[in-house]
Order: sequence, then structure tokens, then C-alpha cells
Amino acid sequence: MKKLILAAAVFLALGGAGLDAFAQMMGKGEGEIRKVDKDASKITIKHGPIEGMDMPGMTMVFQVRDSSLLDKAKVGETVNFTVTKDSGAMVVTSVEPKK
Ligand SMILES: [Cu+2]
Repeated sequence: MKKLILAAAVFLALGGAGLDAFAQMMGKGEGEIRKVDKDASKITIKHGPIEGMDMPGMTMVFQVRDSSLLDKAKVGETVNFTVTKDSGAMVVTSVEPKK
């Protein structure tokens, strides 16, 4: 929950600077968790097209910003996630079970 509030705060802070730039940096997706590697801070997600990024559906490995994001992640679970582009690499910044 703390992370969601933080993400909202960052969103609002960047909103004033230009939402277009922000939209290019961040995407929202939905998918199914295929693998969780907490030691390497990596998660494999079979995802649909990612809104906000030019990415079709696929199964891929993402780096996560913080390994604690994976504490509750379970293989087989359907999740909503957000991803950002960090020096060319896709980094997952939030993972939440789909409601
Ligand atoms: Cu992908």
C-alpha cells in the first residue's frame, strides 16, 4: 500500500512537468506470473499488450525495482503491473493481484 501511495505521489509530481513524457516512460500491463526469482529480483510474466509502451503480448522476464515487490507474487496468479524504462531496460515498479 505504501508503494501505491508513493507511485501516486510520483505520478502527481511528474504530471505538472508534462504527462506526455511520463506516458512514454511508463506502461501498465496485465498478465500471468510464470516465474519468480527473488534472489535475482526478476519476474517472468506472460503479459498482454502493454498500455503506454509499444509492446505486444508476450512472455518475458522483467527486472523488478525492489525484490520486496515479489514477496507476495505467486506463480499462476493474474496481476496488474506497471513498468518503466530505465536506461533501456524494462523495470517493473509495481505488481498487484488483479481484482
Ligand atoms: Cu513484453
